[in-house]
Amino acid sequence: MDATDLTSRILGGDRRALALAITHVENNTETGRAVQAGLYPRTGQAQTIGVTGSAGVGKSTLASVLAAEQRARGRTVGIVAVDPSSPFSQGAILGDRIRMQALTADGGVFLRSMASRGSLGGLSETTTGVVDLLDAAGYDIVLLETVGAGQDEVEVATATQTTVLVTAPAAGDDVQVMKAGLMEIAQVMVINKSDLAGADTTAQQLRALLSLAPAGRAWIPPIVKTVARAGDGAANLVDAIDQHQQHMRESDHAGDERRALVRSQIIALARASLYREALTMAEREGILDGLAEQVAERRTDPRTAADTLLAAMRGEGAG
Ligand SMILES: Nc1nc2c(ncn2[C@@H]2O[C@H](COP(=O)(O)OP(=O)(O)OP(=O)(O)O)[C@@H](O)[C@H]2O)c(=O)[nH]1
Ligand SMILES: [Mg+2]
Repeated sequence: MDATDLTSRILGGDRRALALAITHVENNTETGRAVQAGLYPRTGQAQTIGVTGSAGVGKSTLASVLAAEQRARGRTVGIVAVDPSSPFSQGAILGDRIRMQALTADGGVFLRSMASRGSLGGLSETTTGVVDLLDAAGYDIVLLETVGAGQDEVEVATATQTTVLVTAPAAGDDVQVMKAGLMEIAQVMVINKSDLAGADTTAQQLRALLSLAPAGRAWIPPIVKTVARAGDGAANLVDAIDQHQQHMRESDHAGDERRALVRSQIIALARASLYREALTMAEREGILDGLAEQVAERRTDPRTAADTLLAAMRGEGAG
């Protein structure tokens, strides 16, 4: 199937074509790029929601509960789950599958798992593309589950409009770790596993952190307590997300915010392409090995070696 075929089939609701196109986007093929470009004008209808947080806080359980609540409200849901790369999480992945099976039996849910490893140049490149495909395919809600991991996470957050940051009680140092990027990426805070001791302490810590936000911020992230395993709090969470979406639509700065978001997307995509080009070239020509050797022997310094690599890339671009 070529790009034109795929594009029209996706718009016609063909799930197999959608799955195929996602694989193209994952593999960064020409066809994938053409489908993305062709479908982009059709995006912008979905509510796009990121669910992120440390390993094991209950993101997948929460995502399925969230999806079920959205279905109960008559909305169709596309879910992208980025498998954690940690080998300790195999059990959780299996658990995800079982939980998700019930949901996907319903034609109003499309589920896709993606590997986070081996995406040369950055996860955000792929996730942004896949979120856009699901949006264009007509899903009312697009849910993206990713494990929080520093810079990558900040970039992945630009793939969706509303980022839900999930934490759990007794993950006290978690709250500290989140501090840095917290304000920028999260629009809704969730304390999952609120059935466990310490949920109130975690809520206090989060509230204290949020109060550090600059005065006059238009949107203060609400804190929602959930017990995903029991389905508790799902309605409150969907309400909070809907409120954020409404805020974005009605904000005086809606246009500015949208431009800021796509600006971050463009930079993330350019960075990923540049990274891939540099690596591909460096490895093909054996340049990287040569430079590494020189730096290891202290015949040159890393900064100069990086400049040499970039100069070689530019030479290739020009020639
Ligand atoms: N006590 C309690 N346990 C929960 C709750 N929600 C999820 N869990 C459990 O927490 C564990 C991890 O849940 P997952 O949904 O797989 O967590 P995750 O964040 O997706 O994990 P990774 O994808 O591996 O990062 C499972 O054993 C769940 O049953 C909750 O509300 N309360
Ligand atoms: Mg998970």
